[in-house]
Amino acid sequence: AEKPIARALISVSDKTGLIEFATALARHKVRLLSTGGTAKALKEAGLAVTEVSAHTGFPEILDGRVKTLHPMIHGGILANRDDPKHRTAMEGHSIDPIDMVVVNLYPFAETIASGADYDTCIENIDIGGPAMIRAAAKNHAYVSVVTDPGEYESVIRDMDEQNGAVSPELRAWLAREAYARTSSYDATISDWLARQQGTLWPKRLTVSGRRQQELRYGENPHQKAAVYRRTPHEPGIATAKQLQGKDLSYNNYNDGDGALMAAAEFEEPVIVIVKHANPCGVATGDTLAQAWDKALACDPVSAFGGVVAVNRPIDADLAKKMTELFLEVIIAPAATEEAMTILSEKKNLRVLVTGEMPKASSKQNVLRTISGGFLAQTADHGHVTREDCKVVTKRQPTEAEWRDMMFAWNVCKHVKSNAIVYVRDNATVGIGAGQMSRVDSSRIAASKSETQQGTQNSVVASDAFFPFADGLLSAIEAGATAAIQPGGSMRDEEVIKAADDAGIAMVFTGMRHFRH
Ligand code: 93A
Repeated sequence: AEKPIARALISVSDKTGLIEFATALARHKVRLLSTGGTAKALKEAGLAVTEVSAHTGFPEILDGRVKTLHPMIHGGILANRDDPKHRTAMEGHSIDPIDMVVVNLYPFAETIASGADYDTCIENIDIGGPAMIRAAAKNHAYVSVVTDPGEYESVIRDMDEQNGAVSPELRAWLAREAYARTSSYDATISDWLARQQGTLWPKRLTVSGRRQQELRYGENPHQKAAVYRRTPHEPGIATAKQLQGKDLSYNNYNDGDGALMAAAEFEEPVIVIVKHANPCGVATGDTLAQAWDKALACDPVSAFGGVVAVNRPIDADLAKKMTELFLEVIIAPAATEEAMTILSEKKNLRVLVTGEMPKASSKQNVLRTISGGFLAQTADHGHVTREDCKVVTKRQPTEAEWRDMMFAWNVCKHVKSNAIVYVRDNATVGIGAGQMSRVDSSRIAASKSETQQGTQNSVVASDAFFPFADGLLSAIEAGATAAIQPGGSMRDEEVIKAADDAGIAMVFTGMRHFRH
């Protein structure tokens, strides 16, 4: 049988569940060793504990920077209990074995998130903790390493079942979690230092996150998937709270992110309906309920089974309207109680609240795996104002055209290339996405609309320049009276002439919004 745990070293910053756990260890006759703050908490709870400094005969020095970095501690953790040479060394130096290490680290991520100054952040880099965690994990043949209060329960259950011992399987599992923990801890520090130094692309990039959930499957049922969050503090789809509905799928998360980040682009109350990662209806209004009708009218066929994001708390008026359509997911910063009562009629409908809207400008670097590596780029934070745009036609845009062009441009950024977006009265009336040719996107956007309310007297946005006049001509044919596009084609003159001949207004943004 496995040997029962005789001595545990507990040194934790997060003292959640500490007393219950230590009490259970004491019940199993485990002797407790602890650092200053942890020992104090244990003593206050009436538990018998030896201070690490008493155990080593060496005080905590340098404001606690050196507390557990001592051969009495690391020898006790690292010794191979079955190696006679190790045993002799242990006896010769009076080193007692330590069978369990319970450590969680100085809260570095929380400290940087709190906006603390540089020196405070540096002081919150834990050295002794990771050293013990890594030592214990290496020696998991003999030692259990517990790095998260979430693990306390299963460790105690295991000890209860095995007369105070921890099973080899659990020890191996704990070791794996431990190395993931220290590596992600260091990744956070290196990432922070790189940011402090204005380094965008350090030589080594480590992505770290915490699993939120395993998903039923990936994009397709034969793929496996999970969702991770970077930190609990970052508002977004990965950290959103689910108030009701079925479990979220991989596609729900992906579409939900597209919808949420598009909604984050707008100041006014906005509705964004997304299908297959592309918006199929976007509208602003004085209220969300008012915006809903306009957003839905753009493409009600595609909106069926869609994912919706809004940038204001869901109220009862909007909730009523949304229950009239089959939707997969709704994402909002919050929802009123009344709205939730209405939405609860739709049992499967997932409702997610993010607390606050993520800032469009706060989106983190974009990573994408490619064969043999990955690509990294800064997120598309590009934003143009009216003042940045250059009118290139004889005709100036009207006030209404300006407003709708800026709206269309904001939507365009969130549509897969080649993106063509028609807008009228602060609402999309036709969206063409993901085509290999811009003319096709132009035609598809207009044709989708034909059966609905038409693209007559709309404005059109194109995510990249029209390489030839044909794309613009097809938009003019569809009824666009003004166009917004980056400009910069070799044939700009030909395109401008086509606009002038048709009497439409056109502006160049000087910025492109490819999205692939
Ligand atoms: O400053 S340290 O890097 N030096 C150490 O030797 C050391 N040993 C444990 N930090 C160290 N710790 C950390 O102290 C643990 O990882 C834990 O987070 C914290 C617990 O301190 P206290 O028991 O005094 O609250």
